[in-house]
Amino acid sequence: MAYYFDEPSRTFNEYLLVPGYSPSTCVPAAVSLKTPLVRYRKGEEECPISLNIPMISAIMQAVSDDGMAVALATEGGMSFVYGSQSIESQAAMVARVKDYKAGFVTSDANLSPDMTLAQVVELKEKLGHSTMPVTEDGTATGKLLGVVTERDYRLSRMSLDEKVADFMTPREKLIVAPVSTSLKVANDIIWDHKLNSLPIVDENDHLVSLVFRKDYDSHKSNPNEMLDSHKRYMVGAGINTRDYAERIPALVEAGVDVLCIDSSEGYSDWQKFTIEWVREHYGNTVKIGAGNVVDAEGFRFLADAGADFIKVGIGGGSICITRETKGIGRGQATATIEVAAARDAYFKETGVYVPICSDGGIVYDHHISLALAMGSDFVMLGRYFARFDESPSNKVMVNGSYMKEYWGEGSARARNWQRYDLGGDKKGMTFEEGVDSYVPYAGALKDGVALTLSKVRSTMCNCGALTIDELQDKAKLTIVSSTSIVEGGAHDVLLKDKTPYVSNTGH
Ligand code: RVP
Repeated sequence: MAYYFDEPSRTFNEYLLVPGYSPSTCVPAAVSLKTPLVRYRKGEEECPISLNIPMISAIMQAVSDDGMAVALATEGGMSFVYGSQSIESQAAMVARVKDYKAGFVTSDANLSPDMTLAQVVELKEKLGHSTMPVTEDGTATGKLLGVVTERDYRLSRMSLDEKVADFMTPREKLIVAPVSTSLKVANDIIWDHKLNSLPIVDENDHLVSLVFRKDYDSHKSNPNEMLDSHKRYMVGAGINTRDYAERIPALVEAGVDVLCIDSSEGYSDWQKFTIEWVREHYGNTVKIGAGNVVDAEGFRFLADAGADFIKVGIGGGSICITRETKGIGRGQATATIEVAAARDAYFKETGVYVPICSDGGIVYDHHISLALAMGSDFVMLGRYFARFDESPSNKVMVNGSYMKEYWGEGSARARNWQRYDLGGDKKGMTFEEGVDSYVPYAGALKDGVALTLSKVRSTMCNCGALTIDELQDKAKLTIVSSTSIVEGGAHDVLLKDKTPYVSNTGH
């Protein structure tokens, strides 16, 4: 006979935190958001890898490439570079993160001398960069011919047909530095010559990278950076349960720090086989997360299989239509609560703590606090990160507002690489499980994450918690009625500002 769960399947919106006692020592500046990423014997040893903030970016084409990985690692979180691409290009992305010298930027807005002012303006709108190097062939590694900044053109006075070669600051007027230059020396040159950027060139005068004044500044002020023992940024990568025997060695070779099996449904032999393969070939030196699951049984299965962390959530993603198309899934709050209880029971029984990650359905910033309070050790976010400059997707103007494109891994757009694996032949799987969409553009990741986490810290203090562990211990959660939700917003007043309320998360 079919099994019926007693509790309805609930979402984050159906819960609130009831504040607890806050001692005077409980202030946001004293809160630590450090949280374990992989399994460990809690109480007996240090977790081998901890995140400095409880946020990881989703394994998605529209979210996690090397640019996102660097930006998020700078803030203390981690990206999982999407696996729905060739092994070579995914490994190259991982390698770029590991090779990234903080402060030295590979330019992604490059011009050739025969491009027009119109194209410069278009590129600037699209990527948001105001400094663009000009190279012979228009690539990031071509022979350097000049640089275009906003100071080189005036839209009101110039024709849009004008060629880059005619208004760029030419090579002979540029101050450049050789590849051997350290960040400290590059910064000295920038200050001495009052520059905004410094091109780094090789012995043939080919462009290698750019150093920006602002990057150096920010580098100094990122105490949370996720760095490995060689002071390189840490990065994760998504894998599937089909080509792991080829993909994993390439990712390991590229220097990946953590892997994660990317699947909408993780309670399967395919995931177990994949983890077993990793243990057989790498022992415990390669860390691997698994998922997604939505109940205690699924958690137990993957924990027993040896997963280093377990992701929770089916069908809650903003672009996900799995529940509609397949009728599977569970409310994200209920799933998180049940899996967290299973995680705690597993710890009690075995002494091994397997971190869990609530994945999908985080809409408001306070949903992060709720997910953590419900027992999640960290959260995975797709839509949230897709909105920032650093996501790989296009920034476009829609109805007068800037938007970023955001599409599901199960959408027609992404599914050439078919994430929704059943471990076998894909032929015949023609339905989509995700949509292609726009999300409101939200500027720089650094600013967005800072605002979000300031809210999380503040909420934690309201609950009398200085750590995530303490929050999970002390949190008092209440289910809200639909009428109390109305009470929670502005109500029974006439708003002076008619613009709908827009939170940091774009809602
Ligand atoms: P969200 O943060 O709500 O945008 O959700 C992101 C999550 O949605 C991903 O981490 C993944 O688990 C899930 N996803 C990704 N693609 C799809 C799909 O096409 N259905 N779902």
